[in-house]
Amino acid sequence: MVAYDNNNIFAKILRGELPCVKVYENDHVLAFLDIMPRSPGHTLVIPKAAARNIFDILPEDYAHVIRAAQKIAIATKQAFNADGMTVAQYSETAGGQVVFHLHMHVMPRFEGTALLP
Ligand code: DGP
Repeated sequence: MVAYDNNNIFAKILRGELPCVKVYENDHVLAFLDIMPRSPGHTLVIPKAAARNIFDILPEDYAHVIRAAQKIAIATKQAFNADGMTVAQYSETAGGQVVFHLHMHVMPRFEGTALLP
């Protein structure tokens, strides 16, 4: 397993060293808008616990992320009048992960519209 790197961008956001547009926060997770949105309202949910991806996150921490992702999906669908939602989480470079602090993408979807690349 690859070690968690405390200097990743999302760890800096959690420590308040970098800004974000906050969508939701509780004791366990932070959610904020993606800086390169693939759809309007594209939000990222991250655990406050240090975890690189699905291979090292504790199940209880992952559960907090999933619970928050569902809340955000429901609220975002209404706020953006979306027709659907894509929820995704990438692990390791081969899995499409670029930032190595676990994050769940919550992406509102609209009939006839593809995700931006
Ligand atoms: P992934 O491929 O799953 O690791 O996606 C990383 C996402 O993080 C990508 O959609 C862009 C987003 N992102 C990268 N840097 C920043 C940042 O500094 N702030 C915010 N809000 N999002 C970022």
